[in-house]
Amino acid sequence: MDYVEQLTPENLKEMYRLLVLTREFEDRICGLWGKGGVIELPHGSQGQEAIAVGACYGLRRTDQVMPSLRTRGAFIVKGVPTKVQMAGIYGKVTGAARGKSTTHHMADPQRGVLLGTGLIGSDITVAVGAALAFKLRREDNVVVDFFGDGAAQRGDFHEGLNFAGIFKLPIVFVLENNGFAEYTPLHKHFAGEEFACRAQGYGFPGLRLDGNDVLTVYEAVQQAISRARAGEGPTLLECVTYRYRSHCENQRPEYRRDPDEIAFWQQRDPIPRLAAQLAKRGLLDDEDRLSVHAQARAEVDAAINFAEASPFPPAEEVGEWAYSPEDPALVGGRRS
Ligand SMILES: Cc1ncc(C[n+]2csc(CCOP(=O)(O)OP(=O)(O)O)c2C)c(N)n1
Repeated sequence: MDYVEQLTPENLKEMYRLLVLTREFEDRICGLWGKGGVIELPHGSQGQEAIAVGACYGLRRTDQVMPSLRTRGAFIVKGVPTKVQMAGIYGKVTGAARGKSTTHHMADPQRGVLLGTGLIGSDITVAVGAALAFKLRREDNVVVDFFGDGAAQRGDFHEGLNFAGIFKLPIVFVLENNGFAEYTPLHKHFAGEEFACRAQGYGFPGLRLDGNDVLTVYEAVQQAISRARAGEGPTLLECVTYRYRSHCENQRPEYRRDPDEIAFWQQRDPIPRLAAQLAKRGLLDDEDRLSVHAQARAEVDAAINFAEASPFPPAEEVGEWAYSPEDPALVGGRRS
């Protein structure tokens, strides 16, 4: 089935809007970092937005995503309001974690956003557990699990993919191969040609694809989801991309980037690429494009204003919601 063929002009324009909004959001928080207000240390996803947007577009509300550090687009597509995300970034009570955490390690169970662990790679086995729960409950939902090339070098990757393969779990492993694991370029932590072929060792398909083309990502993920919903098990998708910014905003420019390398990737930037595809089909002219960008700026402005105007959580809440209220011994964060 060709899933891209079935997208309507409105769907395609909406994908463009989501890419632009994700980029705008990330650019703004990176720009605000260090100037007071923003307490989340931004780990920018600029350059690799097509992966999260392409993978999450078309997911059901009941499908779950396990975010990576660079899946701002997943929160946006899954419908976590930008003002709630921004409030979390400012540590305000109106954020998803009521000021207890930023958008790193934030969850939104109603929208199917799972809570990661903060330990690179260990989210993979948590996501596999969520897929196992779907299977045990006989629900035809899927889990989309995002992680980087560095995470794929940890033992959790092997344990998670092996388990998911054995039990044919409904999960799509989306590996964001952006060429770096923190400071370490790919060639220094990987002697292989590609990650996708590892899937063969776990008994399911693996595919390496252009992670900067939102429609390529969408097609591959939709195919994998259809396999997963049909009970045929997981797929590993290695999405090749590049991140423009440093690992995170408080780092010195630790790796000297080759200007030719940056120029190479800028020519493949997911946003102008989709704009060109839409323009070719007569779906987006210059005026539309400027209007999408202006709307994204206005939405992020409103989110920043909301976050700045929101209060910090009251001190009395410090022990609340830290433990499961279902455990009577731990209610209110205190052992009785
Ligand atoms: C177990 C563990 N080791 C180290 C870290 C610190 N750390 C945070 S992100 C990161 C790099 C992850 O690289 P990759 O998975 O390729 O994702 P990317 O940052 O490139 O998107 C590291 C080493 C961590 N969070 N957990």
